[in-house]
Amino acid sequence: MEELSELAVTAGAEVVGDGLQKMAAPCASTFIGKGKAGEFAQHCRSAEVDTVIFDEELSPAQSRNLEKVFNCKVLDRTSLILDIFAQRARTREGKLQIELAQLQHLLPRLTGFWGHLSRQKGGIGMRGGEGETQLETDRRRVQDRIARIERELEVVRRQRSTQRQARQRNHWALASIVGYTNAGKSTLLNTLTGARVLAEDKLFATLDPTTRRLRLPTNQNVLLTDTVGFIRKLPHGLVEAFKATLEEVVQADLLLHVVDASHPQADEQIQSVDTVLREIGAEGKPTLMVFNKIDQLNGNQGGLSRFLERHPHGVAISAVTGEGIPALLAQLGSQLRPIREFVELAVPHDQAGVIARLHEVAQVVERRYEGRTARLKARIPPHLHEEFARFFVRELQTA
Ligand SMILES: Nc1nc2c(ncn2[C@@H]2O[C@H](COP(=O)(O)OP(=O)(O)OP(=O)(O)O)[C@@H](O)[C@H]2O)c(=O)[nH]1
Ligand SMILES: [Mg+2]
Repeated sequence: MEELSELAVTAGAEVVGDGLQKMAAPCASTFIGKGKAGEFAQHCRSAEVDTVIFDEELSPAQSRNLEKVFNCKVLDRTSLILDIFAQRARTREGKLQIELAQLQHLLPRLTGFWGHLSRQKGGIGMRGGEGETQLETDRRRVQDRIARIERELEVVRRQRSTQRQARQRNHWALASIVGYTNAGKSTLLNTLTGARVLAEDKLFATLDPTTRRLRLPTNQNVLLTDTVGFIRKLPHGLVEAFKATLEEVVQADLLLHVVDASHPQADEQIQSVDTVLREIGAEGKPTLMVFNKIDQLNGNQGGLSRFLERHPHGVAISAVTGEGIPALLAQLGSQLRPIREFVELAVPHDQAGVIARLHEVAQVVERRYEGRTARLKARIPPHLHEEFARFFVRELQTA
């Protein structure tokens, strides 16, 4: 409930109260029981409430019936999250994705809405007929718009995939920062790379992915992407709409799963993130668990040790104070290393282009000159083996 009110505040609402009802199964017509609904309706009247938000997804009929009982607007969790996303989308792709998810959420509700209107008009044949026609026009309009958005998205996505291919030509390792919303993902990207992504104490501060290059102390280059945060019960349509954005996550060599270790529900948040990762087809990826915000544990170290016991390769950090960042970098270096071949090369001095390219795409750990030849020890991505093979002197043991 606390999270739901944070979401409501993020969307611009002022929360005046909340309530709970325990039931074996939701009521088909009003979701909560009739008696409870009446009780809430009274609260709504006395506090002049204009919107009631449910933490679950409501059927079109349930929202409609509840609007009549409460005599105000009724939203469910899905519509609330969609509304926040709509307010926060900045890029063309982001906006299109949200509109698509919203229209798809609206389409079945459109039917209900008009059905309800024609019933209200007492089943007068003519009017009902008008309602039907209006309904069909509206549905067709929404469907046309959906088709147009899908075509436009296709174009935007092709451009993005071209960009990704260009980056992959460099064969730098790709790492994606994932995690529950507000865990500190953007703050971590900023701390590590000096990026200036907006980080704030709000849910879903980030919607669009940002990628920056990170040079590890070992001289390896990593492309680090920060992207949209996850939340429990993330609407499925939204996950679908965001699949293209989340492609970065699916393509990554390594995931950095950032957890707000100071949050009382950190365990559940980890599970929700894993659920969404499964849904987008990114389960089982090499993952580095990053337990963040250790500066605000306030003596509650027990939870943290439990996390670290369960994830022996995990690291504890504060993205704000920088504590633990060196350990994180070291862990990144060692987790990304196995994908590279460690070799010694001899490159003639006049092949400056080759040497420059090596520095760009490989991790050069040593360089010295012997006469007119540069001797280099470097870790090279397997795909680039061919390109440099003629300069190989010998293979080295990977430390
Ligand atoms: N005390 C403390 N606060 C932190 C730390 N890391 C992030 N924060 C704060 O947590 C809030 C959320 O940080 P963000 O980096 O925006 O979180 P995010 O995971 O990118 O969130 P979304 O983009 O909304 O999903 C901000 O107010 C940060 O200042 C940390 O290590 N310690
Ligand atoms: Mg963010």
